[in-house]
Amino acid sequence: MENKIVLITGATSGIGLATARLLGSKGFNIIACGRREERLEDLKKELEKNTGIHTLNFDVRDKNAVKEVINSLPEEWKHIDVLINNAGNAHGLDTIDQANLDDWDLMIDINVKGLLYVSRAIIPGMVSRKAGHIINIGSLAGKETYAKGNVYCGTKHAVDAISSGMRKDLLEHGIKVSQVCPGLVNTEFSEVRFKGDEKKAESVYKGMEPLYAEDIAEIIEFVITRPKHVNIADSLILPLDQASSTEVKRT
Ligand code: NDP
Ligand code: 8X3
Repeated sequence: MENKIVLITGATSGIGLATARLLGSKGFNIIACGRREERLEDLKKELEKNTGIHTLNFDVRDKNAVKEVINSLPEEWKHIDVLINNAGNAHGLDTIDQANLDDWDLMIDINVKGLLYVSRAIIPGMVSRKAGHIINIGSLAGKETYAKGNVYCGTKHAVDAISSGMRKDLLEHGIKVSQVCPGLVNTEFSEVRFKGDEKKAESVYKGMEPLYAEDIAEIIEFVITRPKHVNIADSLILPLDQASSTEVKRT
């Protein structure tokens, strides 16, 4: 895998961070993206001992910034082989009549429009090289819905549809599009959803064993290391203790 370049959005925490670490340890060159610059710098220091790492500090909601940072990549980092569209979060857990409009904007702008902006900036290079692999991080919430999950579930259903549409558009160019859909993973996800309320965040995983970010990183590594003719188009990964969004076995 030496010399392959993987760009990961949301590499400052959770699934993105675990994936950067795992792929870095396997010899992939990593472009790590996120808004928290200090974390990007720490990751750079950690990974540069063993692999190539370049960091990009931008907000996926800012379409001009996205275009600018991707277009300004140094020559040796321009040929992105694998794009992992991972940046995203839930904001709030409220019924449709009471939810905060700013939360809706955040989820739609980050999870859907941000994914599209980054993809649109990177895919033309893949098309011109007739090679590339895009991994979109969807969710169990993109396969079903749960009460109060309205717009978050909507954004992940959008990722599901966009992934399938991308695959059709990119078929003729030899570019793989895969979706990885986790169930409950213990990351900063719930802290963000509940705006720093640790008690509420912890209660999501109470009495059950969730997935860990490293579990999903391993799946992503598997997806991107299949032979050239094999594309794992979609995958749903659940903890043993979860059967659906609403059926979770707790002690
Ligand atoms: P984390 O909160 O731990 O990580 C989210 C990452 O997204 C951070 O690195 C954050 O970086 C980045 N991010 C958020 N907003 C922006 C933004 N506006 N611009 C750029 N980067 C941004 O959560 P997870 O690791 O759990 O989430 C990763 C993905 O996995 C998301 O798409 C989520 O929907 C999905 N997922 C998570 C599940 C879970 O249970 N945890 C289950 C199923 C799917 P920074 O703040 O530095 O910008
Ligand atoms: C994250 C999983 O069930 O909290 O996508 O929505 S869930």
